[in-house]
Amino acid sequence: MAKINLSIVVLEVALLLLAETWAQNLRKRQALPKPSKGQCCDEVRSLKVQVANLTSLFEELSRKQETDMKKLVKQILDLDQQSQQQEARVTEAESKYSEINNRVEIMQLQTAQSAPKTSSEATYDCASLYSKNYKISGEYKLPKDEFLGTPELPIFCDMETNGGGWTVIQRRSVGLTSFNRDWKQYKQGFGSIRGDFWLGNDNIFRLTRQPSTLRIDMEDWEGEKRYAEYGFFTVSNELNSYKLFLANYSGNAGDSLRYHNNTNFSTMNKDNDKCLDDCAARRKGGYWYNCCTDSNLNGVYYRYGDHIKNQDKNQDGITWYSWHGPTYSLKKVEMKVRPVNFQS
Ligand SMILES: *[C@@H]1O[C@H](CO)[C@@H](O)[C@H](O)[C@H]1NC(C)=O
Ligand SMILES: *[C@@H]1O[C@H](CO)[C@@H](O)[C@H](O)[C@H]1NC(C)=O
Ligand SMILES: *[C@@H]1O[C@H](CO)[C@@H](O)[C@H](O)[C@H]1NC(C)=O
Ligand SMILES: *[C@@H]1O[C@H](CO)[C@@H](O)[C@H](O)[C@H]1NC(C)=O
Ligand SMILES: [Ca+2]
Repeated sequence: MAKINLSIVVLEVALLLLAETWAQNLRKRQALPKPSKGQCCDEVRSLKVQVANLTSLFEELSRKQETDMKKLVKQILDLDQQSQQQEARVTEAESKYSEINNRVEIMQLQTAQSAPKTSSEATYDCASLYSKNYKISGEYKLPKDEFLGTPELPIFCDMETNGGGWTVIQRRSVGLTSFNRDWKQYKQGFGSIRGDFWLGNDNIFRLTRQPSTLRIDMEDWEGEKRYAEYGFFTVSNELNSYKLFLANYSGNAGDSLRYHNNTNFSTMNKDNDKCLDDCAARRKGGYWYNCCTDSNLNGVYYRYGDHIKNQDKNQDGITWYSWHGPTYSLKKVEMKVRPVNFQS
């Protein structure tokens, strides 16, 4: 490219010089008393040829430059297309995987719903489903309960981890669903039950009215898995800002929710934290912020490569400080609850 540019400059200079010579010749000729007709026109003709030759050379060069440019653009486009194709392949694999999952899960749903139910054995959570012998992990649907005033609710049951019976209340694993949502959305819940979701603060409040255990399963980008369990976990109702209460930590990820104990829930449009800062806005998610975090399971989902890049920025990833510190964003997180007295 540089070479071509240089040639063009040289060419332009040559053209300028030529034009100058031509102009000088013309001036000289005007100064002359009476130029012969033949001499004048021969000169002009030869100059014309030279200009024409240079012009054609110039055109050829710009054609070549254009071709080079086109080649380069094409290469960039090809690269872009390759990465798009790769992304498309990942998406396709993901959707195929969830399709297979769906088929299994829809069957489970149907079984659960066709099972006879009386009000005395109403299904309230995954633990009660488990005790009714539904022992496959997947999506189930809790029927609406007019007595409790609860609507029909799709839930995801983890029937395997540490004895099963877990109702999943949060998941981060795909990364396409934003968790930077307002109070109302956190109240009602959002996302897709087989992908990333928040079950909803009202639902979490209802589920944890019975003494409950919280378990948090985490996975990092190196494939290592750790967990944190709280033998006691409950959140208050909306009037009390879904205040968090937990006790009796066990696990191997470290106790990074303790700092959030006894704090109210905050979202982008409701700053209930214990800080001058607006933690929910800074950390880009709804959570029980103190000032601000020792963990942030509803933070921004960063993909591999970006998961440690946010170091100098807001530390707004999906973090669990006592395992990976404030700047490492985890690959996968699941929060789940079950009654304290659950027995598998
Ligand atoms: C112009 O090009 C013609 C044919 O390509 C060549 O014969 C001629 O010498 C060139 N003239 C100049 C002034 O470059
Ligand atoms: C924590 O565990 C201890 C020992 O098992 C138990 O006595 C206590 O009640 C638990 N605390 C809560 C809040 O459940
Ligand atoms: C939490 O919210 C309640 C009301 O919802 C309020 O009375 C209390 O002061 C709040 N606590 C903090 C630490 O902000
Ligand atoms: C949370 O605070 C309560 C007091 O309100 C305390 O009893 C409990 O042990 C605390 N939990 C943790 C994990 O420190
Ligand atoms: Ca604040």
